[in-house]
Amino acid sequence: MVSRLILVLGDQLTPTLSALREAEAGDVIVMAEVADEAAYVPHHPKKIAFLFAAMRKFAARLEADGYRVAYTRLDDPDNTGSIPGELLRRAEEVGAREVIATQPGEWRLIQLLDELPLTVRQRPDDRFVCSIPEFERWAEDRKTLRMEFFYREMRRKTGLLMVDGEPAGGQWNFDHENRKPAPDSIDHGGPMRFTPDETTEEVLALVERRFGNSFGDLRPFHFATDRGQARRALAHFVKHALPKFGDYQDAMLDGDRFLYHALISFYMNAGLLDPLEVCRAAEEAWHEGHAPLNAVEGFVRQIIGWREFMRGIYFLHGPDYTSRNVLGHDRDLPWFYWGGETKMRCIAKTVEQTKEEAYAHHIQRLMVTGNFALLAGIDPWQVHEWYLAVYADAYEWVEAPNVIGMSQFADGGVFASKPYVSSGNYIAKMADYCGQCHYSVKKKTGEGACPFNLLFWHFLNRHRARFENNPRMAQMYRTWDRMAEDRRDTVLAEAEGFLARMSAGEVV
Ligand code: FAD
Ligand code: DLZ
Ligand code: SF4
Repeated sequence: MVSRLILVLGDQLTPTLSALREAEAGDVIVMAEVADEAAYVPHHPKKIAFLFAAMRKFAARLEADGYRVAYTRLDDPDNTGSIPGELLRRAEEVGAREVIATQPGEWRLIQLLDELPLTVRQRPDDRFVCSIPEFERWAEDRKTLRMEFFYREMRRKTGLLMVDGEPAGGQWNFDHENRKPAPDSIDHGGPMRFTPDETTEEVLALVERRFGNSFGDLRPFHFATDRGQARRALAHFVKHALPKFGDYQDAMLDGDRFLYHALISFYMNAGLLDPLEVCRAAEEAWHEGHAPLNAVEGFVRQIIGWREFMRGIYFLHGPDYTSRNVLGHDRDLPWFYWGGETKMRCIAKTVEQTKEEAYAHHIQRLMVTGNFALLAGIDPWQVHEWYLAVYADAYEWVEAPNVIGMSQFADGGVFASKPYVSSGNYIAKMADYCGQCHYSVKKKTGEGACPFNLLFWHFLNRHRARFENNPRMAQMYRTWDRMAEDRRDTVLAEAEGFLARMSAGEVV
């Protein structure tokens, strides 16, 4: 019998993967650590180590289950350095002509597989609640794509938090009870940490050798690297943090990097946890009276709402989505995103945490680093590459719509009704960074004025033609117009001065 190859990518570590479900006796599972995937953006060393360790452990488990696995390690002398290269090499080795794959989460790889001189069958990735055709049907003929309406469909479809066909508690969304400013301290010990096992230590040594100079600290390393550990991390979150997830979802604390967040996106995105099992665990905590509805609904919405919606948007808009730049932003990403010095404490703390943890929570990504890049007019492609590289949960299907769409408005508002921009006020309200900052968030102009305050008006002014008729932004333009003309001139001149100093490499 002629063998076929079954491809399992680094973010497809799920025993019930569509490609694996088709495996028959004699088929060869191909898994490969390759330079092309590890280096096409300078991934954070923790992200590479997490994936390689999880891949090795997953391959060992497949072998134990009786599969024939051809696993390539990064330092194997015969490693061709790319997924297509490894498939061709293995095809020749075993005399295979056919490859079964689960569709990758990135157009780049989908196209590379399509171009292979082998018969490649790409099966749908059905580890999501909503399939791509289903999302396309939902989006068809809608003038605007709003997550909230999509989310309600997903609630109905899954039955999550539904009682007799109606949303639990009589409302779809409890956000009015959420989003409190930062608490003084956190009443639990933070996320679960795992001591690296032998496989993980071996990978850490490899990653240290090969990627030790990249942005990001490899050690200490405490990610879960298999499904059992990931399930423990989930249980830990449900027990300790979920009850207050809603309340402090948008808060930021100088002294606490994780607050009440779950830290499970890496595990879901790599396939170690299933999104529905995660939501059911949260729902059960509500049934048991352990977590309130506002927390559980908010959490479930992030997963069957935002996560699924973002994937739908990515595949709906095709391979060119990542190069969109409707605002014409072209400034280079400042060096302080890669760890260079900055006097803006909110940015310095978020980047420091990103470097050490390969993690920042949603509001840090959106309202600190994302907001600043948008206000400062940074080239969205560079912003996209940065986010794809530095976060351990970043894969293009989820990262690109969050960055190009939600955060940088570079797609012109495919699903966001207005750009997420704010002055320093928002950060001052939701975080405690400002107290220790070189700048003063209360100062709108002059020496020591918070740069977010200056750039906010600069952004609105330079994009007036596009946004002034947006009803959600009209009030901001009215405020701007009410300012005395000489004050407006001062704000714009100081913002220009700041941008010029930043682009010249001065510490700002
Ligand atoms: P929690 O805050 O505890 O939320 C629970 C889960 O909800 C997450 O694990 C995640 O799976 C899901 N979720 C929440 N918000 C979103 C969202 N906007 N899109 C998709 N899923 C969401 N998430 C990624 O998984 N990968 C990315 O590359 C990524 N890039 C982002 C870039 C920007 C600019 C922004 C604003 C957000 C990005 N997000 C991304 C979404 C979000 O920031 C992360 O999912 C979240 O911070 C992960 O941490 P957590 O598991 O502690 O999440
Ligand atoms: C992110 C990543 C990295 C760093 N390395 C590998 C790898 O060596 N082998 C592999 O199969 N997958 C890797 N990945 C994940 C892929 O980049 C991912 O499958 C695509 O980006 C599609 O989501
Ligand atoms: Fe950030 Fe401005 Fe606050 Fe400083 S004052 S931490 S720059 S928002």
